Amino acid sequence: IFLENVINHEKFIAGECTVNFIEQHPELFQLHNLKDSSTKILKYLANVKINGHPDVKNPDENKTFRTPVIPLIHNLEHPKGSKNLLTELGRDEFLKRIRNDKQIHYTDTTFRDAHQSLVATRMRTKDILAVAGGFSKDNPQLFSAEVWGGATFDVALRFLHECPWERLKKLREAMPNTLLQMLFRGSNAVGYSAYPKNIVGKFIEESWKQGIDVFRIFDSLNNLESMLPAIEFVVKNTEAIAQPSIGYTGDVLRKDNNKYNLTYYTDLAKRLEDAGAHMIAIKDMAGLLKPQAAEVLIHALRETVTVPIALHTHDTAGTQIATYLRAIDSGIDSIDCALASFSGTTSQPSLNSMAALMQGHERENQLNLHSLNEYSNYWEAVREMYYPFESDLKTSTAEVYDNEIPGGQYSNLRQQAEGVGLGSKLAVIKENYAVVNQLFGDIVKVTPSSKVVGDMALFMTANGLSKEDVLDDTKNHSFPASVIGFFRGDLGIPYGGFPEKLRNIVLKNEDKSVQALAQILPDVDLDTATKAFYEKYPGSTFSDFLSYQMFPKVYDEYFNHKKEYGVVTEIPTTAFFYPLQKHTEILVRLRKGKEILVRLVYVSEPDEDGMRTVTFQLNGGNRTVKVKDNN
Ligand code: 3PY
Ligand code: ZN
Repeated sequence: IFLENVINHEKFIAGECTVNFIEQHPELFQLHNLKDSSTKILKYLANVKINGHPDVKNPDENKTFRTPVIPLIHNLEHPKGSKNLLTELGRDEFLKRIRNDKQIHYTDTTFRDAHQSLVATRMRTKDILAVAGGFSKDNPQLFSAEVWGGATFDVALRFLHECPWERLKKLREAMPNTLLQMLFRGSNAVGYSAYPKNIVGKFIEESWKQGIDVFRIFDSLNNLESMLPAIEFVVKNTEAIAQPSIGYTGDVLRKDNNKYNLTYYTDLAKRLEDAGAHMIAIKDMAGLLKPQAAEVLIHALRETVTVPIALHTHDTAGTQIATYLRAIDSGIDSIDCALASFSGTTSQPSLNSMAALMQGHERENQLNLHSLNEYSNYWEAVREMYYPFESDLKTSTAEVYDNEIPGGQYSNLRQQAEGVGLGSKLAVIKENYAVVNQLFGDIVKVTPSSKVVGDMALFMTANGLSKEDVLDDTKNHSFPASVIGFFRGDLGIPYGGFPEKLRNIVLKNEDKSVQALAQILPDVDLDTATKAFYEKYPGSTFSDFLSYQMFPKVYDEYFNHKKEYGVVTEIPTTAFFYPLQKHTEILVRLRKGKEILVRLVYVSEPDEDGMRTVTFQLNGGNRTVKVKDNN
């Protein structure tokens, strides 16, 4: 087994074993073999069969799923794409080309924002990898594919029991010709609060080494200071593209008393360019940018900065294809779209529709519409498997102009509301969301500031509070922890400052001398911290250490889940989320060249200790697993 562990070790396969290889990898002595791995998988399947998947309440037992059809690949090799061009031209020339190109560029968000915004970020690596290579072979015209960051990191570890770094590494291998892009939350990296500066730097360095080419960096309050360390790090220590973004909120054309007017955006853009930004993105996270506003904003930004400008939006109101067209006519360099079956409503506008609409336009960038449609069909069938995570939004809604809820938060808000028993009050929650925004002084709302607003809206709804109740300082409310943290300055100071009356009410008698948390967090002593980490989690890597830094408790659970159930990423999605039906056969790859064919045969009644015996057929032979019935 030891030898088997050596020859199957990823570093050994990659030819990266040094003289100390065995000493450095104590996990080689862990004598779990293929039999152990398959037992763990059976244990996982048996547990889902008996107790259900914890994330899927009351699955529809009669539901059947179509088998997704993987499109035929037409190009045997990867044709030259944006990644090759960046390498060939170097960063400066490449960016000049993007800024001066007549043709419009596209970022495809299917593997990140689209599923984050439609199915609570649950898309699994297995479903992505089934088509990532073919997609990039037959669609090499993209500027980039957004594949990582945002909530995908947390959700992969927490709910999918997957290593996000493995996903990135495999995507890099599958898509060598396309620029891979991630969403990076400034000093919050891929988490929800600030991390020490050296951890942010190490995270960027590792992400770049593992395959990220474009870092879209933002801060939830558009605070430059929180974005600067990340921008600087990308510029100085990597060959990647630093693409900071400006969160768009409200309406830039609103006449009276508009905090977020044109000067606000152009000033920020100029400061970002001065800080070394290679590109600038307008991050319209709620889909509020109307065509008329886009025209004014993009003209002004193109006059203010010389770097390429990307536009990101969500189609919650169903209006954003119109915005894109006006943006293209106003000189935008690149736009974000998602494959049709993962587009629309709270996700990005459809790449397929955009490609069709642009046919014959003077800025057309010829995409392969037929291929895009085939891949969309694949994703349509796959999306069905994620039905428990869909939001209740079936059509577009112009209500978003009132509540300003970011697309990425929409599908989560329903889950969150249901989690606290407020599932039937979603309409009130959405109204309260707008009330909270005004109470907070009209802030930029995107992760994590949007979560604070959401938490407060849930709190008001749960307690039946009005705006007046909140502002009544004779009432002693126990505000949510995130709201108290916000008013303490955990996310930094919002543009225009805090509303002092509410701040005094929330913080009661606390000292209110605000200091942005990110700036006062001391660096982590890496030698000591990694040593302690490797001791606690044998067999882990430096990437795992960074996962742990982001989410210690989630990483701990991920590690223990893996110890108990093995690597679950290769279980087909239907069997991952739903109880296996009797006599249904699934194929699970344990490692390269080793696959098991599993069939559920029989489930016993519980014994006096509540244990059930689940019998499987595995590659033809019978195997049994005992599972506690928790029902
Ligand atoms: C994230 O931070 O995950 C977002 O998608 C913000 O828009
Ligand atoms: Zn988005």
